[in-house]
Amino acid sequence: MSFTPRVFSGIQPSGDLHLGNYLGAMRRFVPLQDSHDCLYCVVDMHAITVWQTPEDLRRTTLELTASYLAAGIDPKKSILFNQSQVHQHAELAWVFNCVARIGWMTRMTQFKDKAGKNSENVSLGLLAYPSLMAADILLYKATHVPVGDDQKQHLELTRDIAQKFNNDFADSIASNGFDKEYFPVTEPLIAGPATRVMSLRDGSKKMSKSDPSDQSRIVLTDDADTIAKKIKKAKSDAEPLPTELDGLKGRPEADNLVGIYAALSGKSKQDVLDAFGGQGFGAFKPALAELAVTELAPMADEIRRYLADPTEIEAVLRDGAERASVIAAETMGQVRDIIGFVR
Ligand code: AQP
Repeated sequence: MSFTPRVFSGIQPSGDLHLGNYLGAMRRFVPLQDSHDCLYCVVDMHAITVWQTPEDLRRTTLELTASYLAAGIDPKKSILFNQSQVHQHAELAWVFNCVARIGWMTRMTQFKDKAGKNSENVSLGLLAYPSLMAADILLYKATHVPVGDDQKQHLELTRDIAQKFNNDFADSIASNGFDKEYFPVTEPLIAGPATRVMSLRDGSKKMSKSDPSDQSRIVLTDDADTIAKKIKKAKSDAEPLPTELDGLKGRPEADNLVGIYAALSGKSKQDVLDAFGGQGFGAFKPALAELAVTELAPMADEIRRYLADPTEIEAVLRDGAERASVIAAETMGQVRDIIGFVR
């Protein structure tokens, strides 16, 4: 069966949005609006898999929505909404909890990283996180999901869940008159020079909202001065930049800063090395800071402008949720029939 090309992606309101979320995900969402049906989601139900105070969750939900808008997500072109307003996400996630196997979940590296040695005491939601993510995507029969590299494993699991559902219920899918590939096998879109932006303090760690060090990440609401200072203090090494990509091997901090420059300027890493190879960080960091400020500071102003009137943001989310609910209700109705729930 051929599915209408449709894009879904989500970001958690679990802290301050950073350059990794922007370059690895959000910025790549914008051009897709011109070629695909797109749904972009504030995945607040994912955020509560780890503790959030209600005040923080409300604030970060509005901030994340403002960031989507400031980055160029147009709510007339795309459906922009928060997950908890469309109850079918939870319903389909429950069905997928019963399709997926526990071993699939315990194998996830993100679960292992986040649970650490404390896996008996983290929330059950943290373990079932990928099942909810599969529901987010498959509720809309999304065919493409733009994400950063860290989500690759979860997307493979979404494909496994779709295939197992299609197999387990093959007879019922056919007798209800649907094509045998009821759920699509979704394609991840992971591309570009910044699919994994690393911490500014440690080139071996992913830039992350939950890193205790503020200096490890550039936050989308940072002002020009803060951005420049964070780049100046970013960990680097004493060598000049190489002229060829091979020379970045074994230099994670240099590789990361070159990757950030490439992504922000829309060039390849080799283009960046053509321009800066042979120069030290004393020359490269100020150029990177200037570029980052030029690209990011106007967006920070725009985020602040949106946040000055939260009623506009709330209206966008409500409208998006209504439009998403139409698609979600249709899929969930079909899934109920396929499973054999009486209605
Ligand atoms: N460092 C990164 N580089 C590139 N892409 C990244 N993404 C996250 N970090 C990087 C991508 O951003 C999107 C939204 O991520 P998320 O909010 O769902 O959660 P996450 O991946 O767990 O992000 P964080 O910032 O690391 O949050 P915490 O610290 O709460 O776990 C996804 O497409 C992700 O790939």
